[in-house]
Amino acid sequence: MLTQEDTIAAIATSLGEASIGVVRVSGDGVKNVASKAFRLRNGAVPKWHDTRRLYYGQVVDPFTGVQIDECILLWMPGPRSYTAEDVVEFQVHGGIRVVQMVLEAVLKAGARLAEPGEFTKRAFLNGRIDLSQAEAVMDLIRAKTDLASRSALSQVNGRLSERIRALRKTLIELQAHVEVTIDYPEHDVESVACAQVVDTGCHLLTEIEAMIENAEVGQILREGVVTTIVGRPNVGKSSIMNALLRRDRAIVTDIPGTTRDVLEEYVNVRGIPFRLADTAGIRDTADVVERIGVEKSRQMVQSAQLVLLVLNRNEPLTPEDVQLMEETANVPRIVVLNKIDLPAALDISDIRSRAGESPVVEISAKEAEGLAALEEAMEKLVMGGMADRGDISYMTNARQSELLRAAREDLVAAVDAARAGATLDIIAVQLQSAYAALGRVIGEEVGEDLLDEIFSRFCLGK
Ligand SMILES: Nc1nc2c(ncn2[C@@H]2O[C@H](COP(=O)(O)OP(=O)(O)OP(=O)(O)O)[C@@H](O)[C@H]2O)c(=O)[nH]1
Ligand SMILES: [Mg+2]
Repeated sequence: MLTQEDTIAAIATSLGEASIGVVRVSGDGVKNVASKAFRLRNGAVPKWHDTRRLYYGQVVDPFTGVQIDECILLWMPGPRSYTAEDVVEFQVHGGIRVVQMVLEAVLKAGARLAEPGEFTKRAFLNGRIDLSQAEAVMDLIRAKTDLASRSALSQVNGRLSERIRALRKTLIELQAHVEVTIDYPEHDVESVACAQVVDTGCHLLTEIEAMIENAEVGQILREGVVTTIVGRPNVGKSSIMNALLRRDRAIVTDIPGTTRDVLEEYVNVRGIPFRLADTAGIRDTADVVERIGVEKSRQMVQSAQLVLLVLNRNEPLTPEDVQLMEETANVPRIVVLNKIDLPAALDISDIRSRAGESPVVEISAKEAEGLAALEEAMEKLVMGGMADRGDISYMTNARQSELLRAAREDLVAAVDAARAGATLDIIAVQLQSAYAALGRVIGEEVGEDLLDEIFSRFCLGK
């Protein structure tokens, strides 16, 4: 049984050779643990002042007293620390073995190994941050672009929490108004209250709606836009992947059927992460391995959020090209005419009319020409499909948007009831339910199971 009274420890930096490594320890017993595993240069134990300090000394084995490494010890007494508990961080040489030995010394001195996310969980349980801020910490660590990390950071700083709290404040005032009116059942007072519920309710719904739509932005910033590059063999799909990545990741040859398996890489296009998949060129083939690759390519098209359909502008349109145009017609798509450094054999106006709504861009992957136009089209297609594209100061996740939807449902019911002139106690119950759903976004009244699930997705030492 894990308890919050335990003093927990973990390696906070990633395992690998680095200039420093950090072992973090948190809990009531931190002074005790550190007094056994750390010595100042003169052999004494630090005085543990009640303000933050930095000590230089040695990590020692608590049983034998043998030195393990030199160390800078950061002392952060609670509540002014990450977890709001007493915290020390051992900064030592970043060798894989050294850092592990320091952790072992700390465990020997009485700490227990932290669970993934347990430091952040404590920060939440101790009320230093709310649940939406805690979730954003991991988003920040995993962010793949500047835009994603800025968005996660402002959520760590409480942007989503502020919005939720403001909604809850309005909601509780409305509810108080309704509840007072229940006690004075004169008809006109009641209808004034109903009008207020409709008015304020609609205003709240607009806000909540915007936050639900933000979940799409959140998902994209968090996971990246799932993008598949498709086309016939040899049209230059792998070359386009390499051009967007600005490095030679995929094998490029003039032999049709070079790419046989799906190759995935993240690429940062104007701040938006795209999860690019280069696929095997689609054609009928007798080669067993290639056929499996072609099958995979078709599946990737089905699961893509964006398709880059590549045609070779240097060759006339083939029946396969036409078929691919039709197969991808219902997916958000950009038609990419590649090899514009060679003479044109395709009629662009014909392609445009076949492409329908899809943008058509002309590039040369080989000469890195037209890449900016392709990137602009990619950004536009993703951002243009988002309602609230201006606000990336938070990113709603699936858990949060589910709760927002529940709150929306309650509010719609309350507004409908108020319009229909229903009795106020029914309306009060619906408002209460919306209030509770919004509370769970920031972690009020959420169960232990859910917390465990959320924090188990964190990395060790965070
Ligand atoms: N001239 C010219 N050649 C290109 C261009 N892009 C790609 N190529 C050439 O076209 C050939 C095929 O390129 P790849 O990128 O391997 O094509 P692919 O679509 O991935 O082919 P498969 O993996 O076989 O399906 C190579 O010889 C490339 O150098 C371009 O913009 N201009
Ligand atoms: Mg290829």
